[in-house]
Amino acid sequence: MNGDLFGGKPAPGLIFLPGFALDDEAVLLAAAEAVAAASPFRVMAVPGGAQMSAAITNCGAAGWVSDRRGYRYQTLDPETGAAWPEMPDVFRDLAVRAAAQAGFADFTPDVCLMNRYAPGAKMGLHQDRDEADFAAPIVSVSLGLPAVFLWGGPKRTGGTVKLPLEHGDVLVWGGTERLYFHGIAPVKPGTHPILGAVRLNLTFRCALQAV
Ligand code: MD3
Ligand code: FE
Repeated sequence: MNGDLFGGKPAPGLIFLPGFALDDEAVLLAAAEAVAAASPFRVMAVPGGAQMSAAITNCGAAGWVSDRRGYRYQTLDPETGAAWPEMPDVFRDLAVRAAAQAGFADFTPDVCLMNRYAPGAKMGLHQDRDEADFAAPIVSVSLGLPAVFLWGGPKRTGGTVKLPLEHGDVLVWGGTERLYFHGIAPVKPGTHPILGAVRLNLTFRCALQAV
């Protein structure tokens, strides 16, 4: 299965769990709404001064933030001045089960970064390297509108392979692929039966503690 995803290109550090989150969609979406009620989605600036196109929020012991000074994890939400909402149990349980299924038995995420895409929103090619512990995997849960994941390599150049992601799909990234470039193509217009014109992505990280 994993070998087929990328036309036979081996990706040993990537495990695709299609539909893994479907059984929990209702509780996941209710929990996401509760998080966003406490720490609302907001569009952040990036160091060049431009705005990200996805809106983000976080839950857990810290949150990923971006501003003109750079990217970092911080324990307080800069918008509310308060701690980020606690990570809902249904979030953590799902991430831990997905990681275990992918062979990471002791994954204990301390942060969930939530990305909200409207049609047209995208995420340019980047690496995730603000976390303390690159040995831990990242678990990603896709909900709502479908999107095309762009999978690069260890360098920014060299092209990308496209992977369609649908509501309920879960991906676990570990090993060498953990630091590969990746992004999201502009989300196509559409309406999801539950979420409407929204794609929601949850990414679970070990951001603070080195395991
Ligand atoms: C591959 N989010 O938040 S999730 C991000 O769908 C991010 O919103 C995208 O990239 C989204 O940083 C993609 C899949 C993902 C997340 C982290 C990764 C893929 C990854 C880290 C390393 C390699
Ligand atoms: Fe990323």
